[in-house]
Amino acid sequence: MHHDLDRKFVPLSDYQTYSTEEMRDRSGLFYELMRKRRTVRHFSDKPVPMDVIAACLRTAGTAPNGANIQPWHFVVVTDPEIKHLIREGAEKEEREFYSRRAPEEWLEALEPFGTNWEKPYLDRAPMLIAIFAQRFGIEPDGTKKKHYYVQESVGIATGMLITAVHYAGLVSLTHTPSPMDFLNGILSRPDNEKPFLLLVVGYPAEDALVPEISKKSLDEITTFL
Ligand code: IYR
Repeated sequence: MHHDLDRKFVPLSDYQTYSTEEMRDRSGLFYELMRKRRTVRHFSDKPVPMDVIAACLRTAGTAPNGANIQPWHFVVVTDPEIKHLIREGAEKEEREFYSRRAPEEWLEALEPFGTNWEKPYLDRAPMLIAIFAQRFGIEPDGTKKKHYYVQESVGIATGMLITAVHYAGLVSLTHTPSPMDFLNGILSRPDNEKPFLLLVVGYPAEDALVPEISKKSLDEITTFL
């Protein structure tokens, strides 16, 4: 029998209240922190502390997600040989993308970012985090288990990872070679997992440049009713 009494609930004991004044400070400070995040393509080769990354990944693992199935898997790559295999796989697809697959309109949209098929940061950056979405689960007896809102869930976890990495003082690049199925082979991930994004993580190069772009204003992105 399943009724409410069978389910286990605990008090929301970790909830913290703040005064309105404190909330104003906190939300404002957090915005000031987050508006300074930039996607970086020029990396230093300085290694990143693994315990810092572990904490950021734990943060990602707290993300809200469909039915708490947590349909994600993160593969952390620092081995130069594996990074190089990933670079070769990505550049093979990107060469095709920039020279054939991408319509003119898409290439024009990318113009401000100065991107091309070459991905030297996949060798140079100290860490690549390959994020996989588990499209469905596999029960111990081999049957498929339905997963819910997988894209939303993994997207939220990835956003939290990017936020944690920034808060820790590192930079990242959301890289999406397309298609990126080659990552399953290189990283030995099963077929029920689909590569979601390749997050390049490290310190910026000393002479790092970023495109001069701006974000939409609050008015442009919001309607208050
Ligand atoms: N995946 C390609 C192209 C690319 C696409 C978009 I949309 C971007 O915002 C940036 C790049 C690449 O990584 O170069």
